[in-house]
Amino acid sequence: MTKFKISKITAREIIDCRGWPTVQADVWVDGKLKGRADVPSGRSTGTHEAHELRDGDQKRYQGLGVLNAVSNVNTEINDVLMGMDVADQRKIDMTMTALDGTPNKSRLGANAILGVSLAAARAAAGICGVPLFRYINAAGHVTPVPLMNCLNGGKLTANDLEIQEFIIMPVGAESYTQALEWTTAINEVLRDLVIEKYGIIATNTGDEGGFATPMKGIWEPFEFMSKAVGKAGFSEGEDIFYAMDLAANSWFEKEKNIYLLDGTSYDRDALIDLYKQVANKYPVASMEDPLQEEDFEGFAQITRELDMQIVGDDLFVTNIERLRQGIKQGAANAMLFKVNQIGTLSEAMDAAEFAYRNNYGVQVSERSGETEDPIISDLVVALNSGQIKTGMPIRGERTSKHNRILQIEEELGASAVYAGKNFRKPA
Ligand code: 2PG
Ligand code: MG
Repeated sequence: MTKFKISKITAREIIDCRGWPTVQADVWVDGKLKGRADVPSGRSTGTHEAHELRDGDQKRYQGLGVLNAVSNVNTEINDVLMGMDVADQRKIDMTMTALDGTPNKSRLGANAILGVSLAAARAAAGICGVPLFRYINAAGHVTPVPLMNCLNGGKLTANDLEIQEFIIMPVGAESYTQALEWTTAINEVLRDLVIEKYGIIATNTGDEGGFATPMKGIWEPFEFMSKAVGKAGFSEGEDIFYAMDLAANSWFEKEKNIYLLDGTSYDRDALIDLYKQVANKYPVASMEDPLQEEDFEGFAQITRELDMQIVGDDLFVTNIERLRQGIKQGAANAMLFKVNQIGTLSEAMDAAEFAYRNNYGVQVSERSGETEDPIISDLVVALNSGQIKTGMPIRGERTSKHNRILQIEEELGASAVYAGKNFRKPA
């Protein structure tokens, strides 16, 4: 017997932190609005991500409007899901996927489908009277290490730094609350150091809240981070680990098969060698997309040769089939988890589950285009993943995620376990 019947599904066009349109979906149950969710959007996207449906009508938002996706929710998706049990997440997700009928959700739009998928989960949790993380997993209790993206480059900023994200990880903190306090303290010192060398204009930030400075290459950002950590009174390798999202795709020259970094060309081996040198000097615990998105073999090599977490983002795109290929070859040892890369909550959870079963870690991630919706904070605790990448807490669409984890940590009370140094395999 259907208990909580979906009575209506609607959507609207809202804007994200870049001022670009995105989908917000509402799920109504028995005539009442019960769940709402916003869809995030990437800028440095992987080729194999599910399809984000944009209107292409240049008269509105330079073609980025999502009115067609909104209309697909209001018509076809509403019609097919009406009367279904809102708690039957998998059936909801699979029904939408089948209705779409394409391999990458290009007909209805992954943005249309994901909005409804997430809103349905929220609605069901609300009806059950539990927070979303508990609804998804009653055993969710690990608060993650935040990967704090403090120096930005690549496609997320208007500077010349090729590498997209330089990150500090407060692994030595005792709680998420303390982790936030530490990173904010370090970021303040970093800010002063940036001003000292490059002037105040260099403290403008990129899409994810990291400073968008004129720094170059790979070494200089590390020098700055290391100095900031020390000056703020923390010890690297103990309190703080480092990480990077290289987003190597965006500085890979396909025709020549080389990586162009700060004026120097690197082939794969030379680049891996450079990473080794950096890892020998600094406690780097995690590297995301160190090579271009089709190089499974190279990812396998780097995973063998470097003793750290290697995360596949553009490589795996939260897609179980690409993950399967990676696992077969030993490419990377962790998967970045971005719900909109695949387009439904169920499929994203399946990919995470598959990663865990194969001894791969899972890092939950923001997109560079976010709204205030903090849903990934509930997901990271539900997954007990131990790690979240969600930007510096100095922009509203990032603070919402941090603040939600603070609420969850408080709600969990004594049962909360901060992942800390066990972020790859939290207890
Ligand atoms: C990434 C992300 C998020 P985008 O590459 O990991 O940090 O950027 O959302 O633009 O893909
Ligand atoms: Mg990435």
